[in-house]
Amino acid sequence: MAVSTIAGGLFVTFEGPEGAGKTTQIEFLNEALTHAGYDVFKTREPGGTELGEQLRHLLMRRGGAPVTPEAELLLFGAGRAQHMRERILPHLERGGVVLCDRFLDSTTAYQGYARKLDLAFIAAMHDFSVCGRWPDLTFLLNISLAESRQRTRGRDGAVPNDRFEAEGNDFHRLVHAGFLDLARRYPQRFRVIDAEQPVDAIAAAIWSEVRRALD
Ligand code: T5A
Repeated sequence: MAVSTIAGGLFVTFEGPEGAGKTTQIEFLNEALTHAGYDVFKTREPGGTELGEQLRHLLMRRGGAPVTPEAELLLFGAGRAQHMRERILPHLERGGVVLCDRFLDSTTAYQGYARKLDLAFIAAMHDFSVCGRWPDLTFLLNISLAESRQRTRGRDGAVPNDRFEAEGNDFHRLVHAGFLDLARRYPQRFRVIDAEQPVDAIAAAIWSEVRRALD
């Protein structure tokens, strides 16, 4: 089958609390798009490049050297600047689709709203790190804190898997409220999906939005 290309590419990001189903839904969408003949680059943050995966280890591990909120913010920004230039922009320029598991809105929600770092500085950092090429479409998979905790606890046992999962409920409430605020502020880019529905219903809702964006 001939590969379908899109002028300027299509850049789709998935955001939401831990355990919202981002990875699960990216797999479904990747399969549907690939079947439809699109060239898909599926990636994640932190990560996506060799440098990004090394930063992921530093940022997420528990029990390592303490990381200040300011250093944490800049490390997420550094990983994104590399990811964008090395992998994402070239794929979009070739007319492909990029599916990214977390992106700059996670920085705004976690480091901005929850760690309370300056939102104007973070917005300027985003423009710099992504060369002004923001996502076209962002799915916010919306689940309650109780459901998020239940899904991650079910997976990892009682021990939190990483530094962010180990944060308390107040932190995660601020993250959730931050995501919802972002969706309100950028309605053209965001689609808020009830992520407590069955997996198939969520996948169908996402596919229908992506088809509309492709048309
Ligand atoms: N971070 C990240 C920042 O602080 N700043 C940043 O700038 C960035 C980019 C990354 C951490 O880094 C922080 C945020 C994060 O804390 P991560 O592992 O990449 O961590 O992200 P998580 O959200 O923690 O990834 P998870 O794998 O936990 O969550 P997903 O991908 O949202 O969920 P998924 O698909 O793995 O599903 C989780 C479980 O739920 C089930 C699945 O089967 C699985 O068991 N599930 C459902 N169950 C019922 N109904 C559904 N509809 C379900 N969908 C999935």
